[in-house]
Parts: sequence; structure tokens; C-alpha cells
Amino acid sequence: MKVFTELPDWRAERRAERRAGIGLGLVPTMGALHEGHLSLVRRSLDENDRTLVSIFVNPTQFNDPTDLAAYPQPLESDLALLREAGVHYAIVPRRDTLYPDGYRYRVVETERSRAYEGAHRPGHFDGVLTVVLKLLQIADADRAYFGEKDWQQLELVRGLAEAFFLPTAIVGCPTVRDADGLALSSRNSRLSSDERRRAPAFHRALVAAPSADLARRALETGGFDVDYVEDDGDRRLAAVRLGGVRLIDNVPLGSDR
Ligand code: PAJ
Repeated sequence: MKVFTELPDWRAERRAERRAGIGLGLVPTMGALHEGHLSLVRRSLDENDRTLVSIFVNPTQFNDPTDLAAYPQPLESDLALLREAGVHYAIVPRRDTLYPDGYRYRVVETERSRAYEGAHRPGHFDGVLTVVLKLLQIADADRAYFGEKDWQQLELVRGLAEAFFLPTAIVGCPTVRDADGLALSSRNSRLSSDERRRAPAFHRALVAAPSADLARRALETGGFDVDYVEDDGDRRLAAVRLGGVRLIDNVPLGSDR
């Protein structure tokens, strides 16, 4: 696996491969990789000649500086996992490399980014959409892979690709869960053992409750601080806090629930 930190080096590599007709899949991540990330990686390896994984803890999408400071960054073990999976390329850019403009230029979505996660994390999706646009431009990939775990993010990235006529196809991948239903997340490692034991009740309530209101009540009774539980079309979206850790999840509504 080749690891790039400098953009011109990566671009030269990609230019040569594109000329040779070699296809590329991109998996953007913030590192602290787990099976959820690796499911995207495997899908990309299946569907493309080469796979590029980006690892960048994007500061502009963290509205809470404590959350950013606490974000795990086990770079060496991440790279080892990617190597083991058979990934061809990793790109690990520095902050000033991705933001030469100091974030003066940004992508703003004015409607759907303001609900749910956006309502609780002001500016979060501006940061996400801006860095995703940068990564898509840099990667020059045929496909880019995103998890349904971050449902609203996936929808907004699809919208971004459409709005700006981006040539990369956006591919959504199912949420990977632990056996007890808890969606895998880099933040799960911050749960105490007692919190980890209680956490699966989050997913259970979303699946079992007949309405979003009843799900909220069940969660509050279970000791969660609820940021939101909302039904939107055929999806139920939710975020809760358990101790100091914020968890998000979503489930399909209707027959396949
Ligand atoms: P991160 O949280 O590292 O997630 C990277 C990708 O992995 C996202 O597309 C996310 O939806 C997916 N993912 C995370 N947990 C998953 C799970 N349990 N099952 C399936 N997929 C999962 O999301 C981000 O980083 C950032 O916002 C990013 C898109 C990289 C922009 O900075």
C-alpha cells in the first residue's frame, strides 16, 4: 500500500493510472477504523481496480472542540488494517494541505442540512460537504463509498454530487452493527463498560417503538438524553447522549423493519 501525504504525489500517480484506464474507488474516513469502515473498503475493493482510503480528522465538521480533541487517532494501526485488507492507496493529508484557504471557501446547503444532526451541530454539514468536495476532487475516483449509518450525511453527499455535476458515483453501504445491535462507531470506545451494556437499547427502541414519540419516551426511561428522534419518509433518525458520548443511528420504517 502506498501512503501519500502530499497531494501532487497522489495526483501524479492517479493521472498515470487514469490514462491507463484503471478504475478507482474512494473511501473517505476520519480513521479509528472498525468493521463499519472496512465494509466500505471491501465493497470498493470488489467494485474497482484500485481503492484509495483517505484518513483525515476534519476539524471544520466538529462544532464541539472537546469532541475533536478526544477523537481517537491510531494512525499506525489504521494503516496496518488497510494494508491487511488489500487497499492500494491511503492518503493522510495535513490540515493546511486540505485547507490552503483557511476555510474561507465552503459548501453550504441551506435546507436539509439544517434538520436533525444539523440542528444540534451547527455548521457540521458545511464542514462535511466542504471536505467531501475537496476529497472527491483530489481522488478523481469513479465511485465513492459512504455508510448508511450517517444517513443524513449520505443524502447530503448525494445531493452535493448532483448539484455540482460531480463525475464520481456515490455508493451507500448498509450499517454494520455489533451482535447486540449497537451500530459500530469510533465513539463507542469512549463508553464505560456500564454504558456499553446499556447502549444496545438505543437501536432496540428505534426498531420496536410504533412511533418516534414512543421511541423517545422509551429512550428517556432507559437513561438516554435524547437530542432527537424523528420519522422522515421511510426512515427513523435519532441521536442520543449516553454519559458523555453522543450516538447516532437510523432504521428503516415499514415492512423491512
Ligand atoms: P467516519 O465517521 O470516519 O466514517 C467514514 C465512513 O464510514 C462514513 O461514510 C460512515 O458513514 C461510514 N461508517 C461509519 N460507521 C459505520 C457503520 N457502523 N456501518 C457502515 N458504515 C459506517 O463520516 C465521516 O467519517 C466523515 O464525516 C467524512 C465523510 C470522512 C468526512 O470528513
